[in-house]
Amino acid sequence: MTATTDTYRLLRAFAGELARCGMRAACTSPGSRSAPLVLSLAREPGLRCYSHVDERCAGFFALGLAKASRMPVAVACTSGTAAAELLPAVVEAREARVPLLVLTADRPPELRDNGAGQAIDQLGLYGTAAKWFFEVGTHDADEGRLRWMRTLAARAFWTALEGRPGAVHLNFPLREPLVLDEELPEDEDAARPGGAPHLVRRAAPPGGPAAAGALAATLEGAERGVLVAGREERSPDLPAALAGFAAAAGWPLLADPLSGARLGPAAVAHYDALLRHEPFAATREPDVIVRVGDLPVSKPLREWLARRPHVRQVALDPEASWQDPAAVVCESLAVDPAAALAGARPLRPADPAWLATWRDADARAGAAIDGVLADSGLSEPAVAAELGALLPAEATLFVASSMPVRDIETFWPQRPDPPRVLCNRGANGIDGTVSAAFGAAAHGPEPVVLLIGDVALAHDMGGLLAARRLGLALTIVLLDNGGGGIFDFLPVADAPMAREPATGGPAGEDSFTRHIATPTGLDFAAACALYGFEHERAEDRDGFRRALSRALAAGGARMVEVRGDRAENVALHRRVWLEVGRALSR
Ligand SMILES: Cc1ncc(C[n+]2csc(CCOP(=O)(O)OP(=O)(O)O)c2C)c(N)n1
Ligand SMILES: [Mg+2]
Repeated sequence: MTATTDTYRLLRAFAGELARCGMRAACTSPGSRSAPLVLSLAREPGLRCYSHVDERCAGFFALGLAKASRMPVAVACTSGTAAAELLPAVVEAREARVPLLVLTADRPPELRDNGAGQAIDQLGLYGTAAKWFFEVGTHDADEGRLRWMRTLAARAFWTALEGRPGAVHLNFPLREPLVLDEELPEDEDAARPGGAPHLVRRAAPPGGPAAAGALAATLEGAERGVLVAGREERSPDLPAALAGFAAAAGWPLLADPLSGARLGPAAVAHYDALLRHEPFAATREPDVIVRVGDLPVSKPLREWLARRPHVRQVALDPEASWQDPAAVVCESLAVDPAAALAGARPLRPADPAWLATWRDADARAGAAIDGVLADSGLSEPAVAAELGALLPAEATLFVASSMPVRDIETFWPQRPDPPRVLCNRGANGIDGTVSAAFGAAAHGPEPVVLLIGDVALAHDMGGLLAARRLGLALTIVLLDNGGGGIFDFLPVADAPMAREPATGGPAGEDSFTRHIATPTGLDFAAACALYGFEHERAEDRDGFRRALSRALAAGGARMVEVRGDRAENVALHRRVWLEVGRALSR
């Protein structure tokens, strides 16, 4: 048997073991050095393999699929800059705690650092962004080594998934010849009988009565609590547990839609606008705050929490995410939040007036917001509100960073059956968003809608290729406001030096527009034609509703484009905040 046969036997064992562990999907990208790796994944019947031209897209696609499925996804690539293209997804996986398995093909040691082609230093390439790095080496496929390969696959799978999930990087040196002339022998490859995994890993569950007991102990004596819930993608039972706890305790539930928990009678949907109103923020004084998931995106809520170091703030943090930049948390419980909240209640429910003041303010804010939006036609906030009302419960909304994720938080209603909302919020990048949304769409038959700005779409335009090459359905709602509208909210928009004339662009353009807002000038309808998307423009709210329901009914790859203006968008948001303040002062 040749060394290449041994390589393929080892890789067959590796891919097979990933499937036995429970992995269902892998992403590939083209190359020669990676052929043994990619073909071994492709031949494994337990894995569905998604092919991508661009490794950066592959990485984000795998990330989106891992988020949607809550399972590790493998992504394999060839050597050189191909491997470097996976860094952004690895960084996001670290920050957002998403399980990924990165499998890079490499030159063998004798072809490294000596002028051999397409060879870079791939050892520890992702630095501290990878949870574990391992150089696999080259081996004979004897029985012991086949067994070791299966254990390695299981270890990589479980390391990515357990504790604080993240990306594991395995580097595979591969020698020529890279393909076999003959069929692989159907030999013993040390697999356990009956499709059983070679190794089963079990951890003590962080839930159960102990979790509830730990929370109950911290709640003793609490009278006016607040429950704050941010992005949490891995616990399907959590939204109901949060809503149930808040309703029973009489605590307001401030839930970012990324938590899935903006539901139930205690949910306060408009906390972002409410807490911008200083008299409101200053006069709601809880004696305990329980925090679950990431910190919500809302800056007013983050500041409200930060200004309360004197209040007992308790984090339920089973993945050790340490979400506390203001250093105000006094207790961090490594317990499963769903189990803890389902089993614990404060000794006495809060005085009903406590929740009632929040609910009353929320209702007034909601009416004020509706009033402003009704008068302002189709706007970015109106799109967020419409999506909140129109998307069916089984849909998934993938939101891009920048204003989309903020508008969803501000304008998304409370509803009993909120659709799932996903976002690359670990590192807040605008990169890879189209690919990640396609990855989420690969998980299941339910519709996925991507809400994205023009710059983020231009950044991952190549991700649109998944519509044709993978035949996946996705509805993209594009908010084209002529650049990064978020920057118009920031001091840089008015800074004199940013308003100086810029070089390198059209005459008269200032530095803010050229270098910070970066309007693309693209005709996105033409991009749709190129990548095989149906394109439609919505001009008003009714038109948007119709376009969205057409897109959801038709399936396939579709884009609904909404044009806007950055300055008008800022003015509209300010009008909303003003009117909410007025409604609260009445
Ligand atoms: C990879 C990456 N590069 C740059 C940024 C900085 N950034 C944040 S928001 C933004 C503009 C996004 O514009 P768009 O997608 O049109 O959304 P809008 O601000 O208009 O809502 C940029 C460049 C980032 N977050 N990630
Ligand atoms: Mg924009």
